[in-house]
Amino acid sequence: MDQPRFLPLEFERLSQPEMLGRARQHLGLMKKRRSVRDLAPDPVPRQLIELAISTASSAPSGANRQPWKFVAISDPKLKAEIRRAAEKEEKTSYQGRMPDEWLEALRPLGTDWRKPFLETAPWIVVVFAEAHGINRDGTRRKNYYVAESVGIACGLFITAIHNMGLVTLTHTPSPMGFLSKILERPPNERPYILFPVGYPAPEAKVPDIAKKSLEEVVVWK
Ligand code: IYR
Repeated sequence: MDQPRFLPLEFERLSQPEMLGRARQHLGLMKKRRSVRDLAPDPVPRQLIELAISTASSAPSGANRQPWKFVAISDPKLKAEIRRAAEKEEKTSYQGRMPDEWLEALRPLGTDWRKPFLETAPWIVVVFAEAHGINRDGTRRKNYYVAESVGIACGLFITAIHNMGLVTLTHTPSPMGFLSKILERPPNERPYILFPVGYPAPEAKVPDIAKKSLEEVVVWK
C-alpha cells in the first residue's frame, strides 16, 4: 500500500476588514442570482462553459472520486431532441403524474410542461452522477456520497455561471432517463440535473418569491 503524500497548504490569512468586505461583496453578488427560464439565443463562447465546468469540478467529493460528468451541448439538433423528449415527460407529469399538492407548491413559480429554453439557450449542460466507477479490468469501483458530491459541484457551477454574468436554471425534467439515451451515456452514469445556460432574454421575468431570513435558517448554540 502506498503511503499518503502531503503538500504544504497554500493559504494567506486576510485582515478582518478585508474578510468582512469580501464576505459582504460575495453575498451581495449571490443575492442577485435568480433561476431564469426566459433565455436569449445570443451565443456564449465555449471557453466560459469550460471555466464553469472546471470550477464545478474543483468541488470536494467523497474519497475524492469526483463522481461527475458534464455533457455540454450546443448542437441545435440535439437541443431540439432534448426539448421534445423533456416536454413529452413534463406534459405527462403536469397532466396527471404530479399530485395536486406538488402542482400547488409549484404555482408561485408559474411553470408548466413547456420548456422552450431547452432550444433557446446557447448551451445545455447536463450533469451525470457516476453511481460507480469502472476499473481497468471492468469490475466496479465504489463511489462514496455520490449525490452529495455532485450536488456540491452543481452549486459551484451555478455560482461560477452567475459570477461570469450569465444565467442558468436548475432543471430536472422528470423522469430524466431519456437524457442517458439521447446523450449516449453508459449505465453507470445517472442523469442528475440539467442546466440551460445563456444570457437572459431582454424581457425576462422571474417569479416574485423570497428567500428565508437568516433567523429562519440558523440555530446558534
Ligand atoms: N420538473 C418540472 C416540475 C418542477 C418541479 C420542481 I420541485 C420545481 O422546483 C420546478 C419545476 C419542471 O421543470 O417544470
